[in-house]
Amino acid sequence: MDRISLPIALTIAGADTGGGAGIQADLKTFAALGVHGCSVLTCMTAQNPAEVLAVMPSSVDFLRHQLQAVFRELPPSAVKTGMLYSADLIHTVAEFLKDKSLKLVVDPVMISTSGAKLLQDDAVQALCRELFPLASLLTPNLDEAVYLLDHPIRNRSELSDAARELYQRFGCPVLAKGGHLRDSVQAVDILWDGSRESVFSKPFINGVSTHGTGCTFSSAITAFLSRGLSLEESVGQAKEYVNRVIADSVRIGSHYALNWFGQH
Ligand code: PXL
Repeated sequence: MDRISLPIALTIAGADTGGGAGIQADLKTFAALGVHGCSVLTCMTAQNPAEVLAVMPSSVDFLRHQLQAVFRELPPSAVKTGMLYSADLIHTVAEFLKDKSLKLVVDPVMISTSGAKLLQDDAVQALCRELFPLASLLTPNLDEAVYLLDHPIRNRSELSDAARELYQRFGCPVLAKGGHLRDSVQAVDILWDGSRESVFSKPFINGVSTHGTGCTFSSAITAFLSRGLSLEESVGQAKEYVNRVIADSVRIGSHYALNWFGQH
């Protein structure tokens, strides 16, 4: 029987009990954008939109088994990494992915929107040295870019410089996300691919929760890459998608959630 064939995308990230960020946001994004989502869990987190109560990392051995399970039968055309938590887990992921032919989006997740630490201090070096060089795209938000470069980024022109600097330092294309810049009513993101700058801009949406926005953006880029779009097209389409899911966000109890499927 003839069946349509879906691209396969993989997220390697942490789980969020509240369903707003992490693996849960990634899988909903993959489903909404028409790709089959596989998931490899680096950590379980006990959290809600307001706080992270506890983090329980996967063992290195179990992480490797999860990766093997996916790649043996369901080789993905694009992969994203989110919360990786420790140097050991990063090392395992980098070793596993280094000889694979696929698109890799690295979201250098460090701190949750609610302020909890999602990456241990001594893991930053492993992330920079082992994983960034494998990336087809690095997607730091403002705080992450400032931390990685160790200098302030105050406006759009400095954001553009930051994307180039990160490219030079780590050798991978960079999408520097300026959503938290104070000098603009637009949410501006700047892509530097080593030879060309592309600017993506959308009006900033006030007054709704942004928990899970970063996860959703990087998984949307991954979904479009797995569907065969170019890097620039993937970022452009993902930006449109993220803007829409924030604009259409819904109430859940006393919180908000992104509206991944555009319902209601
Ligand atoms: O948005 C970063 C992020 C990534 N992964 C997990 C998270 C969060 C933010 O809360 O919980 C599991």
